[in-house]
Parts: sequence; structure tokens; C-alpha cells
Amino acid sequence: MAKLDKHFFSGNRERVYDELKGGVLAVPAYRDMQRNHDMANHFEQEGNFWYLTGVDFPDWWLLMDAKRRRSWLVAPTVDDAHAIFNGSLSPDDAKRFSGVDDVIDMREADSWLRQAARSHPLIHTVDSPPHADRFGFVLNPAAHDMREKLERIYTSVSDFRPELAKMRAIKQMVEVAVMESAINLTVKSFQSVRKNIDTYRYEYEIEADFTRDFRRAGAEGHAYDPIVAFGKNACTLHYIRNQDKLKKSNMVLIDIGAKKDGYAADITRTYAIGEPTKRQRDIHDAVREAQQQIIDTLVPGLPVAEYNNKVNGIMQDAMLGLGLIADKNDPAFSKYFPHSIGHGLGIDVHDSLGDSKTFLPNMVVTVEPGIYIPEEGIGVRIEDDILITDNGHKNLSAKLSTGL
Ligand SMILES: [Mn+2]
Repeated sequence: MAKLDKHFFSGNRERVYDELKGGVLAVPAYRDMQRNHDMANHFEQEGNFWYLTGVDFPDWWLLMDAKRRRSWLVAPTVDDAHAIFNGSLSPDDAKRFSGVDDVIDMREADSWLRQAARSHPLIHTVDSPPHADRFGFVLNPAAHDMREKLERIYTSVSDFRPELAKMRAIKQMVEVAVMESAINLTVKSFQSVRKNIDTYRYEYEIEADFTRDFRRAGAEGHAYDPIVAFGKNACTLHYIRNQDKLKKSNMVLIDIGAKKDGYAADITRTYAIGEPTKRQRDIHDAVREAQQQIIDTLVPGLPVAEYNNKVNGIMQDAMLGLGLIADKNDPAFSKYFPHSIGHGLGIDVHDSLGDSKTFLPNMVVTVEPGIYIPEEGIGVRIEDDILITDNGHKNLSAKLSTGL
């Protein structure tokens, strides 16, 4: 069994020391966010903070000094009542599994920051991701608060996210092993759902069996809100209500991945409920063949732009065959295939590929073509998780049939 322990987190910090070139870094954990009234949302750690510490609790900080090659975790001030309700992480435990040199408190951290500023006009931190406007999110305030604090003490504050994204994009062997275990768990659950597909009456019954399997296997749970979308619901890309009845007349799209030991799986299959019509079968076949052709193109050194061109060509051929577009310039193309072909996969379900212009060995990416036809009430997507190897690729979810 692959295990991520202090050697993994210390190793990640060693590579950060090299990148910092004698500099200093301060990274905050996420803070708890309100769910309602006096309840917090389920806590999920910020990916970079976890990658460097393994700490899965809110409000901690990590301080790093590359010249001395030393790291400190900063423990939050937790009042007694809070600790009784929510628990807390002891400094000894934090030190043991992160491998940091020492654990200090917030007051010591303040004087650390002021002292370091005397010899370092610049400090690095991890800023918020840039997607807030696009998705209408309220951001976790941790990154913003840290930046404000640092800007009061330092002449300049620099975002270290691009460097961390580059590191995280290239998976280490131990990470691939952990990801394989999240993927295998997800595959097993898909296999059992497929075998029993005619016994389910509602979308949520399918969701429930995945949830049960993941938790029974000791996984954290789902890596993202599961999508179980029957018929036309599949045309809503992030359909997560999962409340509708399954009828013996259409297909159900299932996009689900376990989160296990900190890493995400992300798999999609589309299954027929009852006997599929010829049209349903044709669309499913077209997506299935396109997906295999697209996976076959993945090799290290392939430019991402060239890959996207190939993907468009393959998807256009699929749509021409189905009579959905008149020719390769038909604007209906992006109506029927309105999302990108895939994304990096790792700690985050949409992991960054570090802005790489080409695919590199040990990246893990999803390949998830789909064709969605709202006017016919049909949507098909098929998604696998692909490791780029030294001379090609390996489909980590290949054991799961892509059949209807
Ligand atoms: Mn995906």
C-alpha cells in the first residue's frame, strides 16, 4: 500500500527550497467556511498547503526559509470550547507527519516574519486561484488575509502558485500509486453499478451505492459532487440534483470519482436503462470510438495546441457521422461539445498542468469527450484517467469497460 508520510511532504519542501533560491515563503491553510447558522462546511484543505505539509486542519501556516533550509508550522490559537467541539491538531502530531523542523505559535510567527523581513525585502506566498469572477465564487479568505499581512511587513509579495503548479503537475511514483488506488476503488464501484443497472429506480440510488462503497473502503468520500444524470439531464454539464426517476427509455450519465488519501479519481460512463434505441447506441458508439482515438494520440512531447486540434478533428468526424453538423465549420459543433477535452488530475480534481505547452511524462490527465443533444434529450460522455509515460501513455481506468 502506497502511503504518503513525512518523507513525501519533506521531499516536496526540499524542492521548494531549491526553487526559492534563498528566499522565504509563507503559506496559509484554508479557513473554515460557514455552512449555515453555527455549522461549518465540510473542511477541505487548500491543495498547495496540503502538498507541503499534509496538515488537514484549518488556520495553520507554513513558513519556509530556503537559505537555512528550515520549515515551521504555525499552530492557530484555538480556544478551549472550539477545541472541545472540533478537535485540534497537537503540535507533536503536526511535526511528526509533516516532518517540519518545529511548530511555533502565532506570536512567534509574527516575530519570525518581522525578523525575516530585515534580510528579505521579498516574500513568496500562495495567492487565491483566479476563477472567482468566472464562477461567482466567494473565495476562502485565507490567501487574501495572508497577502495583506505580508504587504504590511515586506516591500514586495510574490505569488508562488505557478512554481507549485509546475511541481504538482509532474506526479511522483508514490502519488501515481495513491491515485491508482482512488481510481481502482471508483472502477470497482462502477462495475457493480453497471452489473445491477436495471435494479435502480432513481438517480440518487446510484449515487448512494458509490458513496457507500467509497466510505466502506476508508476513502474520504467523493472528490467532487457526483453527477448521475438520466436522459436530458445529461445535457446539464454539472447536474448534481440526482433526484429524477430512471425509465427504461434512455441512458444515464454517471460522472463520479473517489477521493482517497488526498487524491482524486474522475471517471464518467454512460449506461442504457433498458434496451437502447439505435440512435442512442449510435451516439454512444461515436463517443466511445472518438475517446479511444483521442487517448491514442497522447504521448510525451505532444504540444497541447496540436492535441486540441486533433481532438476537434476527431469530434467533428464523430458529429458528421451522426448528422449533427453539416461540415467542419458548422458552429453547432461547440453546441454539441461545449466543454474542453479534459484537465489535469491530482489533489484537486481539476489539477493544474503548470501551464505546460506540451504533455510531459508523469502528468495525469482526463480524456472526456461528450456529445450532448438537448433537442433529442440525449447526452453521452466517457471519461478515463490517463498517465503520460516516458514513451506513451497508460490508461489508469482501462479495467472499466466503456460499453453501454
Ligand atoms: Mn473530469
